[in-house]
Amino acid sequence: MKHLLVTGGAGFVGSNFVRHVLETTFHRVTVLDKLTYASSRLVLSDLPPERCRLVVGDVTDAELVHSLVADVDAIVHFAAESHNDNSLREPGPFVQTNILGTYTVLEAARAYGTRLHHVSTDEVFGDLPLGSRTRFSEQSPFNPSSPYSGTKAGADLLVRAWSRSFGIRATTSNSCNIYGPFQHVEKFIPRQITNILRGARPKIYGDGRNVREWLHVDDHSRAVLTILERGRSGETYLVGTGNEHENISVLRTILRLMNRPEDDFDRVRDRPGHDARYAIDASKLRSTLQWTPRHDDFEAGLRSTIEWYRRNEPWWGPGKSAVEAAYGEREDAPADGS
Ligand code: NAD
Ligand code: TDX
Repeated sequence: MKHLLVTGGAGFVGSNFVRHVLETTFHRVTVLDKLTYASSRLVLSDLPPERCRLVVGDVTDAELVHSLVADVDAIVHFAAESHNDNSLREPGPFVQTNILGTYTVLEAARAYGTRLHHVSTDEVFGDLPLGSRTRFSEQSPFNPSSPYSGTKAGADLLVRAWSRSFGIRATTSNSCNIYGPFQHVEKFIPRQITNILRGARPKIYGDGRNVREWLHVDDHSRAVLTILERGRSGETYLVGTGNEHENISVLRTILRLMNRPEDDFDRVRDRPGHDARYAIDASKLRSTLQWTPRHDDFEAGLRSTIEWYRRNEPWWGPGKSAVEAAYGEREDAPADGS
C-alpha cells in the first residue's frame, strides 16, 4: 500500500484519477488543491476519508508542498490553470501555477527523492496542418501557441532538466483532449451540452474546421496509473486514441444525440492563435506499457457524457451563467469573415 500526493485532485482530470486509484489499488491519497473556480469539493465528497484527504492550499507554497511530500511515496502533478481562452485574457495565473507550481513540486521531489509523474498536454507541440496525416511523437519539438501551452511547455522542460541534472525519478505524459463527467462548463464539449440543456444555441469558433483528438477521462486515468507504476524514469509518454474529429462534426453529433437540428448553432469570433489540429502517435505507450483505450467508441462516450450533464445540473448549474457572461464579452463581435 502506497501513499500518493495528487496535486489538482479536485479538478476534472485529477479527481477522476483519485477515484481510479481508490477503486483499483489499496493506496491512500492526499489531494493538494487550491479549489479555484475550476474545482469543487463535491467531486471528492463521497470518497472514504480514511483513504482520501483533501488539503486546501497552493502548489506554489513551498513550505506546504515540502511538508506533504515528506510523507508520501509518489507525487502525481495535475494542478494547473487549464483553459486556453482564460490564458489569452489573463496569462499571469498560468505562469504562476503552471511554471512556479511545477518548480515547487520538482524541488520537493528532489529534496525527498520522491517519484514524480507530471501530467501535461499535446498542446506543447503546437499544431499540425489541417488535412495532413502527421502526428506528434515523443520526439516532436516544442512549439506552443498560447500562454497556456507555453507555460505547460515550460513546466515539461523543467521536469526534463531536473530529471537529467538532479536525477529525480520523473515521468511525463502528454495527452490529447480529454472529455467526460465533471469537466468544467467552460470547455468545448460541456459548454455545448449545457447550452442546449439551458435552451441556448451552441457556439462554434470560426469555421469549426479545427481538429482535436478525443480521449475519455477514465482511459486517461488508466494511462497515468500505468505510467506511474511501470513507466521508465526520465521518459515521456504520449496518450491518445486516434479519435480525431473536426469541432463542427463533434458539435453536430451532440446536437443529433440531443434531438436538435444539426445546424442549430452560432458561429462566433475565432480564438486568437487557434491551433489547427492536434494528433497523437501513442504507439510507445501502447507497445511498451500495453495501455489501450477502452472507450474507443467516441459517440457512445458522448452519449454517456450528455446523460451525466442532464442528471447533474446541481453540479454545473451555479457556475454556468458567469462563464457565459465572460464568453459573451468576447463573442459579441461577429465571426471572422461574416
Ligand atoms: P481543471 O482546470 O479542471 O483542474 C485543475 C485543478 O488544479 C483544479 O482543481 C484547481 O483548483 C487546481 N489548481 C489550480 N491552480 C492551483 C494551485 N495554484 N495550487 C493548487 N491547485 C491548483 O483542469 P483539468 O482539465 O483537470 O487538467 C488537469 C491537468 O491535466 C492539467 O495539468 C492539464 O494541463 C492536463 N491536461 C488536461 C487535458 C484536458 O483536455 N482537460 C488534456 C491534456 C492535459
Ligand atoms: O465554445 C467553444 N467553441 C469552440 O469552437 C469552445 C469553448 C471551444 N471551441 C473550440 C476550440 C478548440 O478548437 O473547441 C476546441 C476545444 O476547445 P477547448 O475545450 O477549450 O480545448 P483546447 O483548447 O483544445 O484545450 C484542451 O485540450 C488540451 C484543454 O482545455 C487543455 O487543458 C488541454 O491541455
